[in-house]
Amino acid sequence: MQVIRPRHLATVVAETESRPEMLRIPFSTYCRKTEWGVTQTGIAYTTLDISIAGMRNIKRANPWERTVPVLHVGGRIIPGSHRILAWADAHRLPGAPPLFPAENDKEVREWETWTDEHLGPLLRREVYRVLHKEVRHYGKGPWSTFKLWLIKPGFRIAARHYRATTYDADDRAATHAALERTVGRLRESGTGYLFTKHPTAADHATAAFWEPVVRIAGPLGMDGDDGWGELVQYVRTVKPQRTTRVGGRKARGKDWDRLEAAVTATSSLSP
Ligand SMILES: N[C@@H](CCC(=O)N[C@@H](CS)C(=O)NCC(=O)O)C(=O)O
Repeated sequence: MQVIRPRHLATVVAETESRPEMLRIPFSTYCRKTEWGVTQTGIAYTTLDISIAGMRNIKRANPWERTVPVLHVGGRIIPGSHRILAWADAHRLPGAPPLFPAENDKEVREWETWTDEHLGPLLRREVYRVLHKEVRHYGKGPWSTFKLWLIKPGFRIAARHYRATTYDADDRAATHAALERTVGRLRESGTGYLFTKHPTAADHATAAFWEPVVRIAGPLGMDGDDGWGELVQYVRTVKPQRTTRVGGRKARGKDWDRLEAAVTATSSLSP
């Protein structure tokens, strides 16, 4: 069997029934988790991008959870990062390492649930809290300082929306504990990944949620913590060099009508 390493998957792209379209906020950590996971499966996708200001429309494409990511494929809607990864795993390219390997299925799912419910919201609050005060920490990579400065009011809105301005003290302790838990699991596994010899859905979630925190380790006082260096290295290893995204643009009025029609055509949600 041909073994395809995750880092090279972007060059080998599977054809699916119709090209999946992902509704996303490009810098949303849940969307990045999903894109990294879909990339591992080799499935090519396009994106419809929305800004923080466009968030009010999300309910038209995802009335169930009112969040992104949302996948539009085969005329129906798959809402939520976990469901999208489960769908992608079921359609993965032959040879692509599974996101939910049969032998670790239970552990991977439990860990992913912990990240989706606890780690993601926690770290998002930490990031928005720093970001709405000090944009300069993010002046690297996909977000230029100037662009960030322009959308700074959006970060204030997001910080309030996610209650990032209130739970400071509790969050700090929880973030240190989450680092301990993540690094503890990595040490126990000893493979460089959480559960097996390749990244799973648990790794994509964990690494994508930690990624923006790497930039603010200083202000959070985490860079001296035991295991911090290991975590930074882990995030670098899991993050794909490029994704299987083959196109994308901003979402327009007609897109929302299309997505709404697909919602109506979606009879049931996968578990
Ligand atoms: N359980 C959802 C959570 C996704 C989520 O929280 N997405 C955020 C962006 S990072 C969102 O859409 N927020 C819109 C809102 O809260 O109004 C998943 O796993 O996809």
